[in-house]
Amino acid sequence: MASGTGLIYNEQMMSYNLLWDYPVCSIEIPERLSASYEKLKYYGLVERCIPLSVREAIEEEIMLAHSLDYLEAVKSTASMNVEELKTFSYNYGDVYFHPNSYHCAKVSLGATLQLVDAVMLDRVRNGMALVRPPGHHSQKSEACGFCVFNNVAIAAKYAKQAYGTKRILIVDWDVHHGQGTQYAFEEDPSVLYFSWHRYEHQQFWPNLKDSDYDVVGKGSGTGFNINIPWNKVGMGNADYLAAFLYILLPMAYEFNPELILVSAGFDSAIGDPEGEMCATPECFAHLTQLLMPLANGKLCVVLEGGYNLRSLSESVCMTVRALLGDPVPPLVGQMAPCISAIETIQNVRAVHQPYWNYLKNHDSFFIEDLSTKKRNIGIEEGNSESSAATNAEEKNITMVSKVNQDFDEFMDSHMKKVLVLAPRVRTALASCGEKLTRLDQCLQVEEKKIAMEEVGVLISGGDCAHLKDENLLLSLGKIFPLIDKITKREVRNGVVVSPMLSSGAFAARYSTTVGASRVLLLVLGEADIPTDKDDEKILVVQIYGKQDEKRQSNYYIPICWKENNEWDGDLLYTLLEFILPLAYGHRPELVILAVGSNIGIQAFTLAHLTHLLQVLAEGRILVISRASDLVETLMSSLLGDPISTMRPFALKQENALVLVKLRRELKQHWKLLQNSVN
Ligand code: SS9
Ligand code: ZN
Repeated sequence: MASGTGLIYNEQMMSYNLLWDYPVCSIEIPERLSASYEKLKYYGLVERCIPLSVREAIEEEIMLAHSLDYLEAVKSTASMNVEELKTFSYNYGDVYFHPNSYHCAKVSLGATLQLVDAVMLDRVRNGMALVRPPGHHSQKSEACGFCVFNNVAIAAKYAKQAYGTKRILIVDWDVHHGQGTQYAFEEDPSVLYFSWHRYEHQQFWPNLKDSDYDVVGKGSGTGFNINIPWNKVGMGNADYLAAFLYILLPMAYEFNPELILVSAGFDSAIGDPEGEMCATPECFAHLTQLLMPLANGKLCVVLEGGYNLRSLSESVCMTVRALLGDPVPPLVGQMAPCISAIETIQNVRAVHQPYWNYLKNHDSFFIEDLSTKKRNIGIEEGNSESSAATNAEEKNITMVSKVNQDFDEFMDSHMKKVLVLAPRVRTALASCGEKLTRLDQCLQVEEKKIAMEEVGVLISGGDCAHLKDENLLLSLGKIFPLIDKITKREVRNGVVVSPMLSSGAFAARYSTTVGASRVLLLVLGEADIPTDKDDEKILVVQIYGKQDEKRQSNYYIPICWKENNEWDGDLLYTLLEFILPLAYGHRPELVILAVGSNIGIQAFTLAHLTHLLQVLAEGRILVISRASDLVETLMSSLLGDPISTMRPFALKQENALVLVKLRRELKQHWKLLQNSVN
């Protein structure tokens, strides 16, 4: 099992810079690398990574994505004077050359390939390469947008060739469209390319029709090119998350990649002069952690853009923390995507419906002209627009101007708020007799005796029938000490075997009395859950196969599935598109997962579930399992082990309909549930 996070940094790549006055290129400076690395050192992250060396890429590798003529042209820049460099640069769009550019571009590509090698050969589990020049705009015979050779596109072709990798996912979270990467794989179904980008209905650079949502790939590659055009600036954490939860992640699970490459531009983060977006650095920790259960953990993060040094470096650190398995800070801000983002998401889902199973059950239609498009073609906006649109717009504008006041001050106070300390011990286990392989890595917590009266005070309205049960008191005797340790931050998460699912409700109640402001209780299986259904501190989601139960509040949400044995796809899909949106809105400080026995869900699905749930509550999760044979798998996932990929993937139609109905009812209250404007 591969472990460790590789890190690539090398000062050679700082040896070129802009030699004449050329404002569009003035932001791409050598300090982008050193500032990121200094910040990594400052937080003690460098020493926790495995340093990987760089090399120059060879011509054969460059030619995996570029023409010989172009290679020769770039090569010739090494001996040019400034005038010649200028003339050469102006052949292309928004790019500059320096006598060292060719060398640096070879090192930048070589570094990327070194990372791919280290991950594919299991020398590290994942890693990040801090490189420049970036790559995603460069094309077969063209430099573009600061990019010379397309590092990530070549890395994908290299992995296919050197390792026979059959499916590669490229996630391009840079704020610009990586058109170079799109062109490289347009007709290739083995590479799924996902890019979100500032677009503003083609008003933003590189101003291509090719960047719109309806460009989905060609020939056998049709459906494998995913463009998410943002038509407004100010997109924030909720908008990015919505794109991941409603588009990328379900698609990625269905695609089942063997390797993930991230074109990691941080010009999509708050404070960047190019992007003008609002996502805060910790958002990138979430994006990273959400990708980590895929591809057996094989994740190569390669720097692209990012031009606000402070925002760039904090975001790089957040990404590396997530790669290392540190708990990710909760996201700030009200978790509500703006209307413009929802429009985009709806259109992307509609246009991709023919190609992806997970979209088959949705009645999707396109939404063409709400706020943004009208303005561009000169139609005045009336009052007809929903107030949500105005709110979102205001939200974004205030955030942007707040940033401009004093960015560093904003960042200082923000980072102070979000930086979390990881508990020293990751996983605890309530005393249990079994022999488990990873027991030595867990803390074993002793049970204690709990009296009936102690538990009685936890239930308001006094449904005390449960308390007569000896088993319940025994279970709580194991659960409460675990919760104590988690709330005191002595351990991050824990697992316990209990014959009673209803103990989850008592656990949730107990956590709120010992300090958790909000708890998410997710129950898989049938059980009577004795909680106050209107208690806004505890959000209960219960999934089971029974006839419909009437939902009584926004805080007790039963999901009733039709009797069936294979719920793996249904559960995973429901987690991504329904439970995580709810949970991000609730912002729990503890997650309690209660798992019944014989619930038609396989162990590895539960591993994915517990991994994904760790994006919440700083990774504080308590798993209560009825079946003791699941403990091994649950423990391994709580410890952060890579998870084997899961197939097959499907949400059964009748269960999809259950979610459609619930979404309609709940999306007013839980705003991140909105994925269409109707
Ligand atoms: C307009 C100039 C944009 C190109 C930006 C390339 C970014 C690469 N303000 N120029 S990640
Ligand atoms: Zn960019």
